[in-house]
Amino acid sequence: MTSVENSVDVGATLDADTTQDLEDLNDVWLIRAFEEKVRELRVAGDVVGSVHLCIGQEATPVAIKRLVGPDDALFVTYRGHGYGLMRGISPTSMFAELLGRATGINSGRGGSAYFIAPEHRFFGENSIVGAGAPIACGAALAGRFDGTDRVAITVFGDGAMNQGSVHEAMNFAAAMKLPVVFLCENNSYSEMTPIADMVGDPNLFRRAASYGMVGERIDGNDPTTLRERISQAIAAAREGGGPTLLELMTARLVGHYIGDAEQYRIPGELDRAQETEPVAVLSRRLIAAGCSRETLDDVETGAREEVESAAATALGAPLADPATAKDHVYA
Ligand SMILES: Cc1ncc(C[n+]2csc(CCOP(=O)(O)OP(=O)(O)O)c2C)c(N)n1
Repeated sequence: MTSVENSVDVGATLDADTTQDLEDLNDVWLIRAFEEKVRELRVAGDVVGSVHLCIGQEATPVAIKRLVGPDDALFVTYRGHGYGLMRGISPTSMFAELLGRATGINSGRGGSAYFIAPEHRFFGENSIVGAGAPIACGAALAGRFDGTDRVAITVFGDGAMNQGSVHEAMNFAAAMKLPVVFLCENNSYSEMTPIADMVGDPNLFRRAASYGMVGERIDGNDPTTLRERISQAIAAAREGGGPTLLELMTARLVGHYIGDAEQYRIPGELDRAQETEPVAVLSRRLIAAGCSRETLDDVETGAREEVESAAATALGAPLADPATAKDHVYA
C-alpha cells in the first residue's frame, strides 16, 4: 500500500493530527480510486455479477485499519471492499479476485461479495444481510472458551437492523456480555427504501438500551471521530464490559449496486452529501492546518496510480482454471 510518505512530502513540521489526517486521506483515496476502477471494469464487462461500492462510506474502514488486534475478528457485508483493502489485502489480489483470476485473494472463487482473508483477521464479507452479527457472536464466544481476549467486530447497514439475526445477535451478546462491537453504517437506505419509512424510530442506536448495552450515534464520515469511539468500544469489550452498538451516520454517494438508476433520491440530496463526505471532511481540515491544494491533489494522484497499476497486473493474470472448481469443496 502506498504510504503517505511516498505520496506526499510530509516533512517534519506537521503535527501528529495532521499527519494522521493525511494518512487517512491517502487511505480514503485508495478505497475510492479502487471502487471507481471496479465500476469501470464492471461496466466494461471484465468484472461480472452484482457489485456494491462503498464510495462515500470509506471513513469506517479507514478508522478500523489498525484497530483489529492479532486475535480479533472482523465481519462485514457485500459492501466490504474498503475493509479488505484496509485489513491489508493487496489491491492487486483484490482486483484479481473480482476478475476471476487464479491469483485472486480467494483464487477467483469469491468475487465482489465474498472476499475473505483470515490471515488478516478479516473473516469476510457476506451477501446475506445481517449474517455477520451472529457469526461475530460465535467468534467472541469461541475466544472466551479459548481463554483469549478476542473482540469480534461486525459491520452492517441500517436495513440489517431489521433482520431477526441482528436482533438475536445483539440480545445474545448483551445477555452473555460478549466482547462484540456492533457497527451500523447508516447510509439511510436499505437498497432503495429510506430507513425512515421502515421503522417507528429512526434513531437506531436507541435500540441498544433495550438490549442492555451502550448505544450511540456518531459521525460516520470522520475517521478521527470513528477511530476514537470504536477503539473505546473495543477496549470496553476487551475488559469485560460487553458489547456496544455504534450507529455511524454516513451517505452512499453511488447506487446501491452498479446499475441502480437511483430514482429514489431526493433532489439536492447528493449535493448536500458531497459537503460532508470523507474527502471533503479531511481536505477542509488539512487546508485549515496549512496543507496546500497541491499536496492534497498529490495524495489522490498517488492512490489512482497505485490502483491503475494493480488493476493492470490483475488483468494480465490467468483466469481461474475451471478444472479446479471442486477444490476445497470437501474437507
Ligand atoms: C437476508 C437477505 N435479505 C434480503 C437481501 C437483499 N438485499 C441485499 S442488500 C439489501 C439492503 C440492505 O441494506 P442495509 O443493511 O442498509 O445495507 P446497505 O446495502 O445500505 O449497505 C437487501 C435487502 C439479502 N441479500 N439478504
